[in-house]
Order: sequence, then C-alpha cells, then structure tokens
Amino acid sequence: MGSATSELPVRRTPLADAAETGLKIVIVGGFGVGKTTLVRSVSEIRPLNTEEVMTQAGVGVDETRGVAAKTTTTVAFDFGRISLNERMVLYLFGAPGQERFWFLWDRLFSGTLGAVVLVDTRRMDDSWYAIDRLEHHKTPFVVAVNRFDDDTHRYSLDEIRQALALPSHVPMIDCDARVRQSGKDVLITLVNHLYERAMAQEATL
Ligand SMILES: Nc1nc2c(ncn2[C@@H]2O[C@H](COP(=O)(O)OP(=O)(O)OP(=O)(O)O)[C@@H](O)[C@H]2O)c(=O)[nH]1
Ligand SMILES: [Mg+2]
Repeated sequence: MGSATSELPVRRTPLADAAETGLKIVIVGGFGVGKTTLVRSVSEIRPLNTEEVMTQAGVGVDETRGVAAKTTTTVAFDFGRISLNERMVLYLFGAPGQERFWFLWDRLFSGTLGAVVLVDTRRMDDSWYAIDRLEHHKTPFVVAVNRFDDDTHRYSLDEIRQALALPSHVPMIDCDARVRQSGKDVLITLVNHLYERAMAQEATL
C-alpha cells in the first residue's frame, strides 16, 4: 500500500466526549478533481492518504489529460474525520479517481449515508461515472464544483446542472478544495440535504 503523506500542518483534535453520531461520507469524482485535497483540508486528524507517485508505467493507462502538474494519485482511499458539532462526527472516505481503481467504489459505498461529487468543469465528462454509481446505489449526494484558477470558462451552477442532467433536488455548491472553510461548507450542505430528506420521509410515514 502507498505511503501515508501529509503536506498540511497536522491538526490533532481529540474526539469530543459527547460525540454520538458518526456518519460515513464518501467523496467521489473523476481523476484529479481534488478529492484528496478536500479530505486533507477539512480533516481534524492526520488524514490517511494512500498516494502513490505516478510513473512512466502509467503512461497510456492513466488519463492525465488536464492534470499535467499532478504527480501522485490515490490508489486505495483517503480517510479523514471532522466534527460538525459536539455530537456529530463525519468520517470521510475519498475514493480513488482513476478508472483502473473503480472496482473499489462499490465496497466504499457500503454503509454510506451520503456523498459529495466533486466536479472539475474542464473535465465534466469524468463526473458521469460517479453520478451513475450513486444513483444506482440510491445514495443521496450533493455536487461541489471545485473551481481551478486556470479554468477560463466559469460555467454557472445552472449550466453545470444542465450539462450533468441533475434533477433540481440535488444541491450544488461552489468550492475550493484547498480551503478548509470551503470544504466544511460542502459537508454542511450535504448534512442539511440528508436531514431534509429524512424529515420529508418521516412526514410521509
Ligand atoms: N488550483 C487548484 N488546484 C487544486 C485545487 N484542488 C486541488 N488542486 C490541486 O490539484 C491536484 C489534484 O488534487 P488531488 O486532491 O490529488 O485530486 P484527487 O481527486 O484526489 O486525484 P486522484 O485521487 O488521483 O483521482 C493537486 O496537486 C492539488 O493541489 C483547486 O481548487 N485549485
Ligand atoms: Mg486522490
């Protein structure tokens, strides 16, 4: 397995005594959209990252179009933790983005309450597989658009919703995966979405 790496300053926040609700959340999306970056920036424990350096052996196998500056890739998953409040803890699992590791996804989804689909608008097609698998598993999700600085198009969220054929009930949010507060806002959007769904389901019982 890959070496655990962490470039950010390590934050170690002990789990609050009152913590009682642990929710498993997965971060999915195409290759290089910033899944590992998001888990790293929001995690309050040193995140486990299974990053491997990309080598010549991956040429022709790994799709590096649009991510030329990328030197490492996730080969199993990222794991992090964030406490949203005193009682609610999210356990974050970042999926590997490359097609050759997609067989791991269905396992990763087991026991998952909700998901974040990270989208890079320069390579929107890469989001299809993630959305398709989540719909198949009936896992609720939100879509977070990770805006890269060299993205010249700046498509609006409405345009992206149309391009991905997302129904209006799927929440969408802009984010910068490198910024802790931004990542946290994405997770709060997901938790609110899960809460509203649960309330709506309860109302129909
Ligand atoms: N400019 C910019 N760079 C970003 C942003 N998010 C991530 N990056 C960079 O993009 C690269 C890819 O990010 P990763 O977090 O490794 O992407 P990933 O989705 O985990 O990739 P795989 O696991 O290989 O699929 C890294 O070098 C990040 O520093 C962003 O919002 N803006
Ligand atoms: Mg990764």
